[in-house]
Amino acid sequence: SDPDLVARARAAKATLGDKVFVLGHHYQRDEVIEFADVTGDSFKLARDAAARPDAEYIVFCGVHFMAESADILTGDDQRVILPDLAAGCSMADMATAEQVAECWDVLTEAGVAERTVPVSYMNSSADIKAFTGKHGGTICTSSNAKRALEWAFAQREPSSTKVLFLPDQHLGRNTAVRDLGMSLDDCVVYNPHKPNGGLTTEELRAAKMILWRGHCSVHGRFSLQSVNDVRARIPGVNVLVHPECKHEVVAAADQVGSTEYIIKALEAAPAGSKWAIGTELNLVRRLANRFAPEGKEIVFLDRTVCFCSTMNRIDLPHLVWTLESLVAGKTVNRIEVDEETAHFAKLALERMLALP
Ligand code: CIZ
Ligand code: SF4
Repeated sequence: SDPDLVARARAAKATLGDKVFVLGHHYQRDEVIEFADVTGDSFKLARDAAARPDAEYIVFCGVHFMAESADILTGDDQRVILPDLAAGCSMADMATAEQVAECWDVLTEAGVAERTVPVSYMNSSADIKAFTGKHGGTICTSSNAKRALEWAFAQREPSSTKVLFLPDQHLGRNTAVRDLGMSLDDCVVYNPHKPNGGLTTEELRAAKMILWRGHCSVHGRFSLQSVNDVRARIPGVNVLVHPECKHEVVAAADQVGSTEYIIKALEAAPAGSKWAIGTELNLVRRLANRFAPEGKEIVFLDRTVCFCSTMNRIDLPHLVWTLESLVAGKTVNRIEVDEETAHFAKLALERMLALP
């Protein structure tokens, strides 16, 4: 990266000192990760920010919903900043507050709402988290989705409880089938673009899992063909994928796990082992470089899949602009969740923190 920008980022960060805390999501570019005080997945980063109440500015190098969660979990006097306001998440955008309210009306009319517990993936807007909190549900991450579903099914009469899973249909389906032993037929998909979600009342009444029709535009692109091709190309390869991948991909993989799980699995892998990883490319490249000296061969599961384009919007020029603005006393790009939304979203996040 541009040496002048690197020097400016260093100087601005040094001037700000402990007043600024820079969080770097695992999917960020190397040039940004270089300036991160901590790295992690969205949940770990929100908790890390909350553990630094002395930091006046939390610069969140990640996407919008992550900065919202950090704002909800940090103190009122801490300012959370997203270096590029256009860094959204296509999955989170697939479930709006209006659509989800309409879905709840459909469930109410079908007579199933009172038996339904919402479980929302961390990758959702603060509005969706607040909806979840208001209706007695919890948030989950890809590390605790199993425990979140088990908790949800224990909240009502066990034989008739349903879960409305938002917004990632793949994580919901994969967790229900792989971890809770449900069948694919226990799951239906609610399509917000169709009347009644495209479902009949009978289908809604029979389903155990009502999956929102959302997906990740990166992880959703890995295919069964990706897995078959890499096995043919690299004999003995271990295929390890994120649970945001499609069910058929997860079913064909050797191991499935969250970002933190993937990192730990590669740390523990023996020298000489070969791995094909199905998650975001910035992270896979960094892990491949990190473990190459230890004799671990790590490749990207499908060479036609690209970076997360919104994650990549945060680059060194945006980080430098952000830090230099703070040095000049200008708080730019602050992400602030309104009080009522934050209250109910926090309720849902706290239920997750209390999961057994
Ligand atoms: O796919 C993502 O964006 C993930 C796994 C985010 C996160 O850190 O929870
Ligand atoms: Fe959203 Fe997928 Fe990008 Fe994560 S990788 S921020 S879920 S689009």
